[in-house]
Amino acid sequence: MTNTYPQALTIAGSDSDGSAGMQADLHTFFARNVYGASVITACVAGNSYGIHASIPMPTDFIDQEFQDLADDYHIRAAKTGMLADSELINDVVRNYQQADFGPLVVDPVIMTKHGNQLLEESAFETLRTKLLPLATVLTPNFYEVEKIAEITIHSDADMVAATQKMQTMGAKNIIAKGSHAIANQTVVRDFVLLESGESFWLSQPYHDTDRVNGTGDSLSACITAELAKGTPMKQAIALAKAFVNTAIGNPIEVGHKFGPINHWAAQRASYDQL
Ligand code: PXL
Repeated sequence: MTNTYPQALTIAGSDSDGSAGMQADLHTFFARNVYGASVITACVAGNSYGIHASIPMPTDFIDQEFQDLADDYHIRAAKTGMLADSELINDVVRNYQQADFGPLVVDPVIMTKHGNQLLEESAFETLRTKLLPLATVLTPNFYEVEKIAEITIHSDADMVAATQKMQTMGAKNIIAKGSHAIANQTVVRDFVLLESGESFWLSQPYHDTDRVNGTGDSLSACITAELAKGTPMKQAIALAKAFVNTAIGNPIEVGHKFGPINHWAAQRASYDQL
């Protein structure tokens, strides 16, 4: 009976207002009926206006967090979020390689919705060369696609080329998140490229709301939760997209500006038809 319940891990920063980072991940794991563990990589002080202070955790503390989970739990899937700098990426890569924590979803967190940088520019190359090759799934947003692939995106063809380039860097399955700013204002289209080479666009309605903090965290966490339960990749991605869309489409009044998404609405929704 030991460890039969599905367990997932977030390796991420703590966001003090609970809207993003590991808090959003843990809300998502809970909503998808998966037990959530967390390796904290950094602490961020902030609220719905922005981030006001940030400190990385010491790597020997992170090593101990990994060790304690490996000694006792059966983590079936893991995700990364904020990793702050090169030293931290290298430490997480080494620990993940030593552990047996299942597929890895990499949310290559670079910038918050408020425009605060959460990964040093000097770490972009470490992200490309060390972390991407471990990514079972990579979930960059539009900005991160441009930064990682070093391609400015003006068209669908640019998005496809950038995604293919990230796959040659080692990421197996990629969901490259579109921007409503380059399409029209009524839909957001993400480009998905699977390990098999199959590719397709996923569309969801665009919601004109500021309450979108934690969107990327929750999308990658939802994919992680589904992989921990054994959901097939394509279905896990489609479900996560629908989950986040429901959470954005039913805003809750928390905070004054860039508030959190609504995990309860997403929890209640049915995804049986997917
Ligand atoms: O949503 C990106 C993100 C990731 N991780 C932490 C954050 C944020 C955004 O605020 O604070 C810790």
